[in-house]
Amino acid sequence: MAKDNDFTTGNGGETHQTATAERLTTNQGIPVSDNQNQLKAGARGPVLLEDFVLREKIFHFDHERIPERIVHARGSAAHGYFESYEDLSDLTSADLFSEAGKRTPVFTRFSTVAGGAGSVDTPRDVRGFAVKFYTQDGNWDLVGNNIPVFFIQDAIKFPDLIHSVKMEADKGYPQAASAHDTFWDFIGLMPESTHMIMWAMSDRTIPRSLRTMQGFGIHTFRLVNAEGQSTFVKFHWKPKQGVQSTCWDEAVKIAGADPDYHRRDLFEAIDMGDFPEWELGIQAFDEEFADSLPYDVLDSTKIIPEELLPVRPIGRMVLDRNPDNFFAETEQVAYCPANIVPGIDFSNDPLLQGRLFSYLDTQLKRLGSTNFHQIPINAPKCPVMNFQRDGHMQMAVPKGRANYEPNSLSQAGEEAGPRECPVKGFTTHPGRAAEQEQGDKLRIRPESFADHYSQARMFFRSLAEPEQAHVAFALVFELSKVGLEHVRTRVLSNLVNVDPDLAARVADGLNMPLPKASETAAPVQDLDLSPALRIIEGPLEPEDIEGRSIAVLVADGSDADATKALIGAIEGAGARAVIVAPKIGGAKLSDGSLLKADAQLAGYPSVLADAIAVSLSAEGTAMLLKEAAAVQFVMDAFGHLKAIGASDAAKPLLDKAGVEADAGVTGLDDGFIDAAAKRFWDREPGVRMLP
Ligand code: HDE
Repeated sequence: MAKDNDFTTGNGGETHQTATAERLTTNQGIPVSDNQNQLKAGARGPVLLEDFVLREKIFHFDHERIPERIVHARGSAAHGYFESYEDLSDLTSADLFSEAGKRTPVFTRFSTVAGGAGSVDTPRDVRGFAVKFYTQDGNWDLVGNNIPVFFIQDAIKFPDLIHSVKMEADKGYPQAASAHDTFWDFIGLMPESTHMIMWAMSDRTIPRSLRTMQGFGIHTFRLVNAEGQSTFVKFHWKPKQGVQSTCWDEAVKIAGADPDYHRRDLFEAIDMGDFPEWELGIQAFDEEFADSLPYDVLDSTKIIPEELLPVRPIGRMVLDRNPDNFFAETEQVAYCPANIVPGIDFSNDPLLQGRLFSYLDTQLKRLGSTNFHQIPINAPKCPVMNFQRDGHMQMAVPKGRANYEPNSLSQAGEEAGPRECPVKGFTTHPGRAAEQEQGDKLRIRPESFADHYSQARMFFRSLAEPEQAHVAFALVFELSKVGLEHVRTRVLSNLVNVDPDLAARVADGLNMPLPKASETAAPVQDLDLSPALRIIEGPLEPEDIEGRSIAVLVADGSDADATKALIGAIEGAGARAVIVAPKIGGAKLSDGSLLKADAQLAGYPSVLADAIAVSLSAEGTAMLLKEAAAVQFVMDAFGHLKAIGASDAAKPLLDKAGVEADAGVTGLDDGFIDAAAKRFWDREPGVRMLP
């Protein structure tokens, strides 16, 4: 039927009559003439079943979602490379560490643990830090977290742990939050989780950016050299950007202002060419060293302090390319700790051993086919040759009839397929002599796993004072959301074993009596402290503003010279000046020029910036005194302990926001750039009641 007016085609865009490369087709390659109207019997008649264009399009759409990950559903990822610093062949035959300067492509995904795929980026939560190395000997997946210990010692407890932290089964809430009854009930009954709880309640779980997090492989692994000699190893990622966290109140407000805050930050940094970088380091040790420790290196609730065994840098990872497609890459990437390459091997850590089964199984459920390794983001970048065949969504088209091994088809001149490689192929390290003895079959935990509190105490006591206060604050916050009083009491009893003063502070914050210490399976020891564990005054505290966002609040009449000089200074220091104005079109400065805004004030609260500068004239200040968003902008920056640089004329706005003079409150040019690199912890007791 002829189309009698423009509106029947509904497509105001371009059409392609001839160019086959650009034409719209069905999945069968059939050119589509009209993508706007269903096939109907008459202009106002019923839709016809024969409309294969419609049916295919809707059918595909209906199946677009796949099951989200049961944990770590919310994630953001990027491509990049790993570059080895040196030849490590004395320790390992792994191809990626074989020479200085050798580059191996990587795909790295960061995630929260508890929330669903659509949850916010800044809850208090552990972060996943998963790296897929596409080595020439196959894929190696180092699937770690931003915390070096874990909640449990044995994989069999994992489903219970995760059930307890996810939204409560009857209510369907809270989403992405550990502050509820079931989580703390499980934790109180699981003393081995205490060390991890100290980390989880510390500032580590409210990171400022994915770029400012450390990463850890957690378990003890093995490196194995060409002679078959093995060395135990723990893996560490240290961000070149430094480690930085937020205040809790700030993290909560970011969740509302920008639920995608971390995803956006990573994407924009890479997009602007500011490539985040981490150094990979190892703690390598032998069996004798392992035996000398007062805890078991197979126990994932323990660390080896850096003061005892320094971290040796062995390479760097640079993330320099955003994914082209979120679903195809970030969603479909399938990490498996069992993906290991010759030169690296597992240890007997019972948590790691359980993971070796779980991830392969979960990928089949999530991606729907045993051929998930053929999806481009999962496919190794070296040849894959074996006799595995068929299955759902098979993409390979093998030739010939050799689909078994051994075969002698080559003797008849036929293609025989690949053969095993005993010398260069992956061989499992036999383990230490004691491990080779077959023991009785037992469901038992070794005595060496019994001390659940000494390292929790060491961690807490190693923190800087403000960080200790934040741990106490977080515990009070979380336990205040727990309705079951006996659960709060049990957690308090466990905390007494960590540090009686901490327990007393938390009990006071809850206004509850301090119970006596819970029974312990092993005596609690006072281990040497490890200042390397601190963020504040720690070895990775950032020293400058490189890579950060500094908000500059302007309005009509702002001083042109001062504002432009400030922007130049911020950018000169390698940071991003985000111009915030009452209107997105910008502000007319004192010299009549228009300064375009990057963000409108209502859409860019100061929680999104690392520091703020308020460059206002007297008139601009008078106007913004009547704008709650402007007052809140300054008040929050002060409350979140950030640097505030302000013009003299902006003083009434600072006064209204309750800003009091301190080292973090400066003019626009006297020391603001230096101040912007810091948080002013001394200010905190004046703005927040800390337990
Ligand atoms: Fe995971 N974990 N996990 N986990 N994990 C998953 O695999 C599991 C554990 C970690 O960005 C799942 O693909 C068990 C420790 C990260 O895609 C699942 C146990 C550590 C990611 C799974 C653990 C992690 C996962 C869900 C107890 C830090 C996200 C979806 C033995 C070293 C990877 C998936 C990504 C994901 C199981 C414990 C880190 C179900 C059974 C310890 C970073 O297979």
